[in-house]
Amino acid sequence: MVEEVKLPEISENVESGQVISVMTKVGDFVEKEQSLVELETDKAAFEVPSPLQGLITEITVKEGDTVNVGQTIAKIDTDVKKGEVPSPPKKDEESQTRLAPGPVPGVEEKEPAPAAKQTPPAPEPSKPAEPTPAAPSAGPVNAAPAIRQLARELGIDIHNVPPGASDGHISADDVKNYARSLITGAPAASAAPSQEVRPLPDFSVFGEVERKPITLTRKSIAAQLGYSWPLVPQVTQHDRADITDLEEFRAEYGPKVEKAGGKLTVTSILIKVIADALKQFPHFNASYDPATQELILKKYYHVAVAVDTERGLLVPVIRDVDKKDILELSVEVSKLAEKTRDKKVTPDDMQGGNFTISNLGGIGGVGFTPIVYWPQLAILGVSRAYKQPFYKDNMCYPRLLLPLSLSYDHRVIDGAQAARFTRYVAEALEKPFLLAMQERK
Ligand code: CAO
Repeated sequence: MVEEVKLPEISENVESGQVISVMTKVGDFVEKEQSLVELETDKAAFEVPSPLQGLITEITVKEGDTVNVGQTIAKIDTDVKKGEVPSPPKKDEESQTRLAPGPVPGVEEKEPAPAAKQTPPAPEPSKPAEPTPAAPSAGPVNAAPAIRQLARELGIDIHNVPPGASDGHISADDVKNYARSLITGAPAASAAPSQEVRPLPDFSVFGEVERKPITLTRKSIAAQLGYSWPLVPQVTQHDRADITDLEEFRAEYGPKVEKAGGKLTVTSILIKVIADALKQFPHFNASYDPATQELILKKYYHVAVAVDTERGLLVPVIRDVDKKDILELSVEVSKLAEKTRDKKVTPDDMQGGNFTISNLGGIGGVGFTPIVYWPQLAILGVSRAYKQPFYKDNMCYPRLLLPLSLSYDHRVIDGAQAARFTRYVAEALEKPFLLAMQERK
């Protein structure tokens, strides 16, 4: 009997996803739980497993298609048993065969998706031979979206990467070790082992517990930060800016910005200051390519802003900050934060940032160590401004200080550079008349 496989519920509030790759083809015998297609929603990529065992007779989606929950993605003949798979039909027999004859409407005949390939590509003669990976599998791959992205960027088929963990989970280190093994010719297994994933204790022996699946957004955050943290040796430089005068500037210009539909906040001012600092310190407006050992210096100034939402941390990007004034930026930040919290932000809105600002000052705190948002090289954490006495000529004046915490990739940024960068930002905030002049230009 031929049964339709429909796209199952993905997650709360997610009704559709885009097909990144089709992982099987007509005529394949699939096992239950074997991946059929790889799908991406606005925040995560994952594989859709087959609920049935049998022969694929039709695949009704192709790469790039948007598929809705409940939509048919494939048809499977469950009467066909393993080992009984009919050989591919000859052209003239096609109309009589029980397999879907010829190309499925809307589905291009093409090379099998990478996942279906059984052998790694032949090495180029000039390169060292690709070491045989430890049991590469054409089946499902247990790797987070950011890890798959890393593999794609390095030109590696994720299916060839030997998992370091006993549960088959592929980590960033596994991908990098494998890439290293391709370059050096040494087998991937000889590289530093990934950290073992140990099973959790049974907490229920201590008291009542509840297991709750995390959302796709949370999975994506976990993948991004879990990837960045072990990859980037990071240090945080702490400083503070005297923003007493800046507060007067905010009070003076705030109403003008409100009339324009925005809010003049520390964040919107900082975005402008950061664009200027990135121009002065181009190494902070860059990404590091370890494969070629080059810095990729960017000639555009896109600044990402961490936004706290119900779904968790999202990081939309304000583009071409250097070409916009503080008023425009304030309106844009207000709108983008609202759009992000209203779940209307698109994946495009979150792409292409060169540097991130994470302002937790509206909530509180005296300082924190933000995690560099790979492939960026630095992130500025901002905590709550506080008043401190300042003594001059035996007189005590209250000054408002803003704590700044710059985390940076120590592979390519030295501590002295980071201290200068942070000082530059602090001094820019301390001279609001320069900002005011910019506004009047
Ligand atoms: N110190 C003191 N007060 C601050 C402040 C700071 N560093 N930053 C903001 N505030 C104040 C604002 O002035 C505002 O006060 P009023 O309402 O009295 O004017 C209030 O806090 C709320 O600010 P806001 O959130 O509306 O605006 P913002 O531009 O400062 O921040 C945004 C925008 C999107 C950055 C912020 O709303 C947000 O989501 N922050 C959380 C970011 C986050 O989660 N980071 C963690 C990432 S993990 O590394």
